[in-house]
Amino acid sequence: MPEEGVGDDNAFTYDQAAVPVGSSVNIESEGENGRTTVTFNATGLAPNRDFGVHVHTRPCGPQPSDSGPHYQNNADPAATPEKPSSDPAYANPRNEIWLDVTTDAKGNAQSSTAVDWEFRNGEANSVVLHAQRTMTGPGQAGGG
Ligand SMILES: [Cu+2]
Repeated sequence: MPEEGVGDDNAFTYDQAAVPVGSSVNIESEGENGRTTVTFNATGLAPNRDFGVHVHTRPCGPQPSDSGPHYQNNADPAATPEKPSSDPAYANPRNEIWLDVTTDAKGNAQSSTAVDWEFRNGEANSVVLHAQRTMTGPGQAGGG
C-alpha cells in the first residue's frame, strides 16, 4: 500500500486458525482526483466469522504491533505511539480505511470503501486483518 495492485508477498500470519495456510488476501487501491477506492478480496479464511480490516501506517512484521497505528487522513493530535487514536472524530471510516468483512461458508470475503482523499506518499504501508470487527465508541474507536 498504497501502490496499486499490491499482493500479499509480505504477509505475516499470527493466527493460523483464522488465516489458514493457503488462504489469500488481495488489496487494490486506486487514488484519483482527490478520491481513493480500496478493495479487499480474501479466499480461504476461517468461514463465517468477522474480521476487522484497516490500512496501517507501518509495514507488517513478525510482531502484530509492527504495523503501527491506523493511517488517518487528518491525524488525531491526541494520539501518541503508545496510545493510538481512539477518538471517533478521527478513528472513523471516513478518516481511515476500514474494510471489515464477514467471511462466507467457504472463508471468502470482499469489501470496498471510498474516501474523499488520497494517501500521502509513503505513509500507508500495510493492511491488517484483525480478529474482531472494528469498534466505534469513544475511547475504543478503531480498536478490535
Ligand atoms: Cu487495524
